[in-house]
Amino acid sequence: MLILRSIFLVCLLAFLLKIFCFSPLSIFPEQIQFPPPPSSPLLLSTNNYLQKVSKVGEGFLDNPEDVCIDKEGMIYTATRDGWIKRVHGNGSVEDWKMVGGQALLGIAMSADGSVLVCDVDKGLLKVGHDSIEVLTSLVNDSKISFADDVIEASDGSMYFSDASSKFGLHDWYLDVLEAKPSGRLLKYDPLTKETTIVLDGLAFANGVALSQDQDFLLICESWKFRCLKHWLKGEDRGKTEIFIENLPGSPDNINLAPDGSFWIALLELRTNTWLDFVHTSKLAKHVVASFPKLVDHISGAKKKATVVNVGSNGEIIRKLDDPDGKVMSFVTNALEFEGHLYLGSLNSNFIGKLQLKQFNQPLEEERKNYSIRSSPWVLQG
Ligand SMILES: [Ca+2]
Ligand SMILES: [Ca+2]
Repeated sequence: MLILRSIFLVCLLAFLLKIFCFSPLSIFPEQIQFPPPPSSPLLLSTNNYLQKVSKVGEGFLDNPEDVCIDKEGMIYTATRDGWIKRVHGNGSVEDWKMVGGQALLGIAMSADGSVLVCDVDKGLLKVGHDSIEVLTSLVNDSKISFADDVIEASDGSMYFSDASSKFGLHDWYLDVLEAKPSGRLLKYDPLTKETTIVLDGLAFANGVALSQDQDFLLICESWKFRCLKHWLKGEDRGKTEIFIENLPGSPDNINLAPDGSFWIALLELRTNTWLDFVHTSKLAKHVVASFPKLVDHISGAKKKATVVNVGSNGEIIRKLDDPDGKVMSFVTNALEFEGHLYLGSLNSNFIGKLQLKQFNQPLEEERKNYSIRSSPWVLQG
């Protein structure tokens, strides 16, 4: 009995030593408690609208995380095999430019017709017909280690996110576990070629979008389930406020819609109570960090897909789901163009294309049943 107990104690000691000595987290990760997920009827109810997508480029697009479209309707996306691919009007997929690596994320059109690309390894790139240029890979002499999404303003400035200054693409979950915000919103000025920090201390800085008048910019903080609004013009210029918080999932990419509202792709990191538990325990954080296979149990990203349409005032207008990931899961991007929504995903080999007209009527009916007051989650009395 004594021998068994000794063996057990030695094993326990070895286990704890492995966790605390070799955990990639700092010794004291933050414990956090989030409010319960929102419970309005719109957000509690699910639908299967995202199961109605048609599949663009199926079989030729390896996890297309982000999508952008030029004025002529040519679709561009960056895939895990290092290509910038484009999809022509007839649906054919062209291997357009080989950038290389496995870490191309957000992309955006530049006014001159080239494509801006966030490369986790190299920084912010500009990809044209004849060239691939690294615009910036440093800020304040330190490496930009997790370029995630980009948008170009009409004055040529490029705003882009650096998701985490501590952890890389394959360790993204460590940023969530450590819970010490280190993401940044950066600005690249093409005239001076300077990169500056606009905001720092962001909780996994992800999608960026400009408002219709370009008077403010939105940036998603994935593991705080919220998006911030940073004023670029007017009397509040330079100020930052919360645009929307307590979202029902982790916001990934965000895009301006033609009517001035925004589409936000939400990753499933909330309804699994494991994450809530893990966030309350430093030991649990070290255990998960030491055994990354556990991450799949606390993340449901590959099990469903959700996108929300949010007005420019921060009110949720509509929500589209694939509740069990039957057709699409891990949707990271939703871009509206000429009456269709184009959906990128880190768990598909196609871009989802959804006609929006078919949903307008039922959604309008649905909206009559509730209204959004000061808080998006308040029910009509
Ligand atoms: Ca984007
Ligand atoms: Ca992203």
